[in-house]
Amino acid sequence: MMSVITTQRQGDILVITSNNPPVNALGAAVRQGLAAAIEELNGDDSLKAAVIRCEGRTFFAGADITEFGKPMQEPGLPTLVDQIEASEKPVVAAVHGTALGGGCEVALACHYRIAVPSAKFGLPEVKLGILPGAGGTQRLPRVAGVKFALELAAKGDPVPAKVAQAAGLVDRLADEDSLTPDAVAYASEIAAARPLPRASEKPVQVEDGVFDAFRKENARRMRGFDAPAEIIDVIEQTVSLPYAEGVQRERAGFMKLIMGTQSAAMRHIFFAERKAAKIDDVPEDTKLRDIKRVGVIGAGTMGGGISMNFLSAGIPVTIVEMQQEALDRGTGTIRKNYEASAAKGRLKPEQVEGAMGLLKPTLSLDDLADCDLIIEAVYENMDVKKDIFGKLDKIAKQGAILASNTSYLNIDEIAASTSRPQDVLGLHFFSPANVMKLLEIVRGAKTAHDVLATAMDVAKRIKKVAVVAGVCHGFIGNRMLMPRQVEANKLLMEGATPQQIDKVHVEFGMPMGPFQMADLAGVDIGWHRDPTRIESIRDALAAENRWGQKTKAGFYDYDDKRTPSPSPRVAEIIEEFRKKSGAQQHEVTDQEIVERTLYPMVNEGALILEEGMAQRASDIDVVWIYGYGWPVYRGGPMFWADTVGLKTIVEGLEKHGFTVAKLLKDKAASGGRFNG
Ligand code: TC6
Repeated sequence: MMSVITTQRQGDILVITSNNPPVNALGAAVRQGLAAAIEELNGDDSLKAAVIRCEGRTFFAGADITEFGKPMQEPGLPTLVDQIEASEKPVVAAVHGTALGGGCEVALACHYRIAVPSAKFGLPEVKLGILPGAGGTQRLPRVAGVKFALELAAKGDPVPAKVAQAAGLVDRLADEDSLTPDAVAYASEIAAARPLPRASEKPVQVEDGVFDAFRKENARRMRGFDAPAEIIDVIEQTVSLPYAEGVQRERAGFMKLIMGTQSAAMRHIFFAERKAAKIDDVPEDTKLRDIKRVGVIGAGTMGGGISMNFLSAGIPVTIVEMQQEALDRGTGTIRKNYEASAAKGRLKPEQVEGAMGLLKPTLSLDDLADCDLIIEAVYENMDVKKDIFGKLDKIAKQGAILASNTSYLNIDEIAASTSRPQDVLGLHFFSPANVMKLLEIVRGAKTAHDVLATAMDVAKRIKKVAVVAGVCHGFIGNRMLMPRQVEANKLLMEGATPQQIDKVHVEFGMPMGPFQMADLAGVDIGWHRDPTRIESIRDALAAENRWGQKTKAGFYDYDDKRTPSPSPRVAEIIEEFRKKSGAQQHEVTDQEIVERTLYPMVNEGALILEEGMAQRASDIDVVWIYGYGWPVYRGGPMFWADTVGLKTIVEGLEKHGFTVAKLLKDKAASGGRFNG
């Protein structure tokens, strides 16, 4: 077998090459090979310096995450990076692709760093719930300053080589296609330089108040997460310490985090997201259909948002509406959204025009004849959808994929209104569709394999995280939302307030609770619009024009800045309904809210699995993380249930009178888990 690390001499320079596809993760064999190569460099008088480079698409993308939780094989990454830095002869890191996590730490341990302009540097460990545990929290502040180190390590977003160069993390930029020769030339140039610049020996410059300012600035995005707080603490507590003491503090923090539930949850989601892209019975080499132009029916909020995904990815879109006014409004909103992004500096003006130039607005369905994928995004009415699909059947070219963006309706019934059900599927986007990462791909009974595989590929092209769901009411996400809403309403009747229920969800880590969500989405959504028919609290609110944030009143009252406050009027309405319902009043505890709103979601998830409506428990977790803002540090509802203990979940459900799904009961009884 070929070694993952090879060495080759170019004159008196040793070129050390890693070839460990797909991302050159720093697994045991790579670490052992690198350690041996550094020994070779120092043991051979004819060698003057070395270059560390990688084959394939990227420089080391980090430690091998699959090794976490297993006994560590020597040398560990911290030992290896110290060995590289301690080399008596200079070592140059030659970086392309992404130098992430341990990969960035290897680069930091090298004495010099050269990179191509397209390379990126980052410490994304925080996104896995851990901290840079191979000297990253110690070397980066010394090389690039405390502020830059905090940005990279506590937020986890990579930066381009030019930004890294400005901060001092990159010494020199290479030509895009001559990295290795440029790196070898650089190594020759600095071969005799002494003393060697060792990051661990540099002093750290600390500006006054930098830590508190950083904590304050980022308090919101870091709420609930253990790792960012620990990373800031580690850097703050060690900036004035010698390197050797600093790494000890770093190690303690790393060990604490890696043993914790948050890190396990976040690593679970890293792999769950990638697993979700695999469709069990569809071979990976399935030939894809060519998607060059997309049609979108409906230029409302959903249709417009869906179109933006394709336009942003450079895929032309034909958008259809029935009335000119609605079409103009829809295209106007798309333009406004792009211009808002440009105003924030996220897009260049020419990118706005580029995207808009790909949009073809029309009033005629016939103009969809040249589209390879057509997505219907009109309102939720089966007859309307069937009518549209019947027409599409006559208009669309052979082999075109016909998709519905329905959130609840039966895809098989929609498909049956065409003569080509094999080409039909659901593509359920989440609102705002240009922002939310999740895409549920709803697989009909007759959907062809290549249609599914193509949909998965399209999802990747438009940067969505896709999950396959079966045909059932609400698919995966909305189906699990329903029992939560039913119980939240019952709890109101029994004595809880909207504020208390929402608070429990927000403290759990959700962006908002069920009533805040209703106010945001619109209390009037799905309302029968008959003000005399008051059958639920929602009817009562809607009849009083309490439609949520948009009318500044819903379950809460809102001021001009949309700040919510409890509503005395809503309290009165709830009280009236309580009396009518005859529900027994009692003091509702926060724990009861968890047991009655979150445990039933797990139960519904188990039913979804039992019925084969999701391929795997981890797919359900992905849906909730990317579609509904379930806190990633809790790993999604099914992973969370594992951490609570399935026996506890079952007992809780039974205590409150729920019928427990067989799968959940069986797993609890056998001590099993949903994940792993
Ligand atoms: C760390 O370094 C800690 C150090 C301290 C130690 C003391 N390990 O994402 P893709 C797999 S923590 C193992 O689809 P892309 C991935 O599962 C680490 N496997 O590709 C997938 O496998 P599959 C810090 C990994 O081109 C395949 O590679 N580093 C790892 O869209 C392709 O991945 C990170 O957090 C890994 N580290 O994106 C970086 N990385 O084909 C994590 C990937 O069997 N990685 N795989 O499904 C990434 O962000 C991205 O993979 C990428 C490439 C940007 C490198």
